[in-house]
Amino acid sequence: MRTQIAVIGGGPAGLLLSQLLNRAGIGTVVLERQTRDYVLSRIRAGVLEYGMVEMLRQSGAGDRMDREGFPHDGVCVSVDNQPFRVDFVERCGKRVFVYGQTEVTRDLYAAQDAIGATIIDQAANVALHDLTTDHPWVTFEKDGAEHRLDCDFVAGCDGFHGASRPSIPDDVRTDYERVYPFGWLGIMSETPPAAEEVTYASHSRGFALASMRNPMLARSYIQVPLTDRVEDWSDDVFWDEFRRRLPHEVAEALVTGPSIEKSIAPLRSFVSEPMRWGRLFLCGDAAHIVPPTGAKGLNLAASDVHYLFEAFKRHYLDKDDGGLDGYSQKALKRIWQAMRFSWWMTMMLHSFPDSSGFDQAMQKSELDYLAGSDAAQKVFAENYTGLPF
Ligand code: RFL
Ligand code: PHB
Repeated sequence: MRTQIAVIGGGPAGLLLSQLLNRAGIGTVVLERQTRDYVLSRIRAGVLEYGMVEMLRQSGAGDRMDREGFPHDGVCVSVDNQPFRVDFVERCGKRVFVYGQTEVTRDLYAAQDAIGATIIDQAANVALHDLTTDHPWVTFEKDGAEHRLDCDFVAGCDGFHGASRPSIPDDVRTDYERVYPFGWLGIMSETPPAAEEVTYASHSRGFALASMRNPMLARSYIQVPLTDRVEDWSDDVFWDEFRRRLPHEVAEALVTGPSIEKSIAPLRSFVSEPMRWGRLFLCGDAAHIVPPTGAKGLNLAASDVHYLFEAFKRHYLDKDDGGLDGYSQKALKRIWQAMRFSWWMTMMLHSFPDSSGFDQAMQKSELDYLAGSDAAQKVFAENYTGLPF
C-alpha cells in the first residue's frame, strides 16, 4: 500500500488534517488503533476557538456545527460563590463556540466517508520506519495480518500515548512537564446547564466548572484529589459538592439528574520538542498536553493542523519546503502561549494541597485584578478566544 501522507491516529487532529489534505488533492491513509465507536464514545473538550470553527468550515465539516453549535460571547468567573463576567465581544471582538469534541469527530468521520477517504480502524502495533530517509514506511496489523504502508511523510496525530513521539530518539527530544496534584471529576447529565455561560469557580473547597453541550445536556466538573476514584462519588454526593462551589444564585437554581458518563482526568502540562524528526511531524496531543482549565487542548491540535496542512500544501503544490522546515518552530511558539494561559488559569483557580497563606493571597489578588481591570479582562479574552494562527 502506498500514500503521500500516512496519518497515525484518527482523533480530531488526524481526521481534520486528512480531510484538509484530501480536499487539496493530497492523498492520505489514516491508521486508528481503536474502533470508530470507541473513538466516538470519548467525551472530552467542549469549547471551540474562532480559529478552529473557521477550520472546520474550511474542511467542509462545519455545517452541523453552524446549525447546532452555540456561539458564546463571554464566560463567568466565580470567587467564593460571587460571580463576575468577562465579555469577549466587548473586550476583543471575538467569541467562542460551544460544540463538543465528540460531535466534531463525528462530523469529520462523516466528511471523510463522503469523499471516500481511507481510514483503517483497529490498526494494531503501528510502527514507523526509516523516518530520516526519503522513503519512510509504516507497519501495522489488521485482523491478524501484517501490512506495510509506504509514504512520503508521516503525520503523528496519535495522542499522548501513541507510537509517534517515542519514535523520535531520546537524545533528540526534550520533554517539559508539570503534573498538578489533583484531577477533574466530570459528569455528563441530561439536565439543563447550571448557567447560561461556561462558569469557572474558584472556591476554598476546590475548583468547579459548569459547562454544557446543549440546552438539555450539562457537563459539570469538580476538582478532586488524585487518590479519588469514580466509585467514590455517587451522583448525589457529586451534585452536593458541585453546588457548594458555584455562585449562590446558580447553586439555588441548579437542576440535577443522573449522570450518563462519569470520569476522572488528571491534569498536566507537557511539551515535547522538536515536533519534527526527518519525515515525521507530530501534531496535537502527540506533542503536547495542557490542563483543561483554559479549554485549549483541542484548539491547539487545530492550530498545529493548520500549520502542517499549509506546509504540506507548499511542498506538493509549490515545491517549496519552507513550511515543513519551519513547522516545529512556528507551532511551538503558539503552543507555549497556550501552555502559559492554561497553567496560569490552573494556578489561579484551583486549591493546592500544600499552598501557604502567601500563595493563597496571590491567587486572591490575581482574581481581584481580573475582576476589576479592563486591561486584565482584555488579556483574558484575547487568550481564551484564541491567539491568531
Ligand atoms: P486524541 O484525541 O488523543 O486522538 C489520538 C488518536 O490516536 C489514536 N491512537 C493510535 N492510533 C494508531 N496507533 C497508535 N499507536 C495509537 N495511539 C493512539 C487514539 O485512539 C486516538 O483516536 O488526540 P488529538 O487528535 O491530538 O486531539 C487532542 C484532543 O483530543 C485533546 O487535546 C483534548 O481532548 C484534551 N482534553 C480536553 N481538552 C479540552 O479543551 N477540554 C476538556 O475538557 C478536555 N478533556 C481531554 C479531556 C483529554 C483527555 N485525554 C487525552 C485523556 C479529557 C481527557 C480524558
Ligand atoms: C467542557 O465543556 O468540557 C469544558 C469547557 C471548558 C473547559 C474545559 C472543558 O475549560
